[in-house]
Amino acid sequence: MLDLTGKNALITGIANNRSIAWGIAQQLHKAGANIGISYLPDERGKMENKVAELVKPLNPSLFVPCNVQSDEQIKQMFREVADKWGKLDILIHCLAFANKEDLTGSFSNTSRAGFNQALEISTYSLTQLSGAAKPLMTEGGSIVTLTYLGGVRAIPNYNVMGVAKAGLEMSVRYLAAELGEQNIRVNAISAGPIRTLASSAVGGILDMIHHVEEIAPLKRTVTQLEVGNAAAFLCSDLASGITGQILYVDGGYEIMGM
Ligand code: NAD
Ligand code: 0WE
Repeated sequence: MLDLTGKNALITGIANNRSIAWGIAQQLHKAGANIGISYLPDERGKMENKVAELVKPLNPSLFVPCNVQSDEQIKQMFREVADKWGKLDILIHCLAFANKEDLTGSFSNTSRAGFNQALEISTYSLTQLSGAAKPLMTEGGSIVTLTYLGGVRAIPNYNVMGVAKAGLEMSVRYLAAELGEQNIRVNAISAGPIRTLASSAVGGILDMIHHVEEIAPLKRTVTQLEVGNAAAFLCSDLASGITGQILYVDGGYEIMGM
């Protein structure tokens, strides 16, 4: 049985009720995990209030700000994990960012600053958070991140995010190779396109979703809760032999050639 009772799970990347991280948080909670939430702080505290209200039903025992561009905020977040929980079992990395203008038009126009920012937030953050989590995962652990097919194939307009996801998927393998001896498993879920805050800001996302509904073996896209179920599995002892893998939760789209 899938059982996460007694496990402390820190979940990043919830912005609203459409976030993939929200689907994951709900399923980890359902499986009995003790939940901690981080949110991206803004000046007026709007995000803090919104996310706090949303996650109330999960009774989070930890609720912390974390902008992954700040070493200080990351340090502070894991200090709180150490103080309040003592040990960490599960880390969910569910965030990405690129400039909107870098997600359209010519990839060869990507600026140095845009490229660096996309890879700092979307790729380096996994390594950084994993390094900070490592000393707290004293009884082993499971780290799960979110990726997309655009990191493996050239998908129109995904551009610099594709490069970031390719780096993220390779980071999963290097982290898994290093952390395995501490019984920390590191895996990624490659989700099919889902309407979220991030994806809705992308032109033509609905056409992409309709294309997947036509081609994918299951003839539909996936939901945040289906991704959440796969994450709960990867975080559970049912997946004790699985590390360094990219698990496709995409209705089967990835296998198709025509
Ligand atoms: P979302 O907008 O709900 O989530 C993105 C999150 O990233 C937000 O919570 C935002 O606050 C956070 N974030 C951005 N910059 C940050 C920073 N500097 N520090 C901390 N947090 C920051 O969108 P989503 O679609 O749920 O995206 C979550 C993950 O899923 C991303 O890695 C994305 O690439 C991946 N993914 C999405 C889809 C899709 O179609 N929606 C498909 C496959 C993979
Ligand atoms: O990873 C993602 C979304 C990533 C993302 C989206 C935005 C839009 C708003 C990162 N940064 C930003 N920055 C913004 O300002 N997905 C897998 C969803 C997605 O994004 C695409 C897609 C799909 C699918 C972009 C182009 C083409 C397809």
